Amino acid sequence: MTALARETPVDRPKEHAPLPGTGLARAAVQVLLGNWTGASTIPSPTLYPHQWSWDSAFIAIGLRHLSPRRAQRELESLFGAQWADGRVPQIVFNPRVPNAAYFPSPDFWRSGRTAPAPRGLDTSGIVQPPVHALAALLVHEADPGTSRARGFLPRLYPRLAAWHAYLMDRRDPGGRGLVSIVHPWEAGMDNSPCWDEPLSAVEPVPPSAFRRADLTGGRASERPTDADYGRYVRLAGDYRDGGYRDDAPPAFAVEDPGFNALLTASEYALAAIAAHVGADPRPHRERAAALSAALVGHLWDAEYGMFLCHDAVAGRRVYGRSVTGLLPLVLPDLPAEVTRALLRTLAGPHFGLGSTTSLVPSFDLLSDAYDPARYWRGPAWFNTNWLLRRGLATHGAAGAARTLGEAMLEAAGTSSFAEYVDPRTAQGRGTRDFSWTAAVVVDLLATEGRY
Ligand code: 2M8
Repeated sequence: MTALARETPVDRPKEHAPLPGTGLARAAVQVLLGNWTGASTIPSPTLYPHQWSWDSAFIAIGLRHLSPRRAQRELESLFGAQWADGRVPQIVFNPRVPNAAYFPSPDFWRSGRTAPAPRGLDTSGIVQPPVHALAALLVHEADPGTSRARGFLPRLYPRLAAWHAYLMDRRDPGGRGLVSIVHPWEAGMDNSPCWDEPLSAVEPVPPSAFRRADLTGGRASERPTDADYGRYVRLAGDYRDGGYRDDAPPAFAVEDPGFNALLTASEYALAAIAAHVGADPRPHRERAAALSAALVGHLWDAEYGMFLCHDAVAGRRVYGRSVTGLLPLVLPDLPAEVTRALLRTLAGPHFGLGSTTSLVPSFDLLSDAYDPARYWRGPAWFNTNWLLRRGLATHGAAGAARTLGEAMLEAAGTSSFAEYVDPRTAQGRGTRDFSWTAAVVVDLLATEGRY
């Protein structure tokens, strides 16, 4: 643990002694403290006032350096909302927040009327990328003593296993050994140009039929268009009306390389967790290796030098260069030529890392669809850059990993922990005091012993 972790009583209310460390670390910690609700951390008070699934995983990765106990609680509160079928919902709603603060609100999702949803809690019915087992392992490793004393891993292990089983059993309609997302929100990269084609057949709900809360806290030029929102609402409403069952053919189903890579990385982490709790790690390792092979077998495109999405409804490849197609770099077991090609693509003209950009953009710099300001259509995000930095370090590109880490710290600090930034200028976009941006800063500083 860092000095900060020992000296900062983050499990107590906010009035604490001045925090030690650099100004950036202090400011990042203040963001995380300010966004803590008592059981979990909201991504942003202005735009996202509830608990989000993959946000909580990245937040826990930062919190583990401040308070391993709080980091454990972050994940435990999320898994407290797990459905009986194993799914971990994208949003767990805070009952103290009025419905008007976020759309779609609990009265849209109506999880309480759905059999496998937990009683007494409101959640959405879709999911987000499964980065949780990786986060749980990192949280455990930050303080194994506290983790063991609280029975953290033994309590979480069956829940994580059920979560992965839901995805592999219920979300692989084509039987290709890869999970499909059934809504753009499930990718976490909601407005990616990769969804434009698969979404084009979805009839948007007219804007007059719902009220977007995101335009109160965010700028229209940095958010999805009304037509895209109308399609999101149509898909979510239809899924809800079908009882959130996964047996009917969905109107939108995409095999997303980033989602599947994070599941693979998490399945490897689950093997390590299984070993810690005295369970058999081998089935997890085997599943992880099978997922990894399916990713390479079905989604690798040698000509593009990266992984591409697959539209499972139309049965065809989506030819768009999204950062999601680089995320498999986090995996340790890719064929050497795939790793080499990914590293080349990262530094090449479409992502420009180290030449035209200092942070990896969310979408192809050279595409007509590229927009440096609009939500997942170009800006750089701190969670994806954290994953890619980890991938660079895993594959021996230590110098590039260090440079990327420095650029992230700089961009987070100068943008007041922006939700996303322009990848060329690092100008802040979206909301500020964004939790995973702050969490990533804490993690980068702490792992380098720079408090
Ligand atoms: C964004 O997505 C939400 C819906 O989930 C939204 O736009 O309202 C995405 O950036 C997503 O990845 C993120 O988890 C969420 C909360 O930060 O915001």
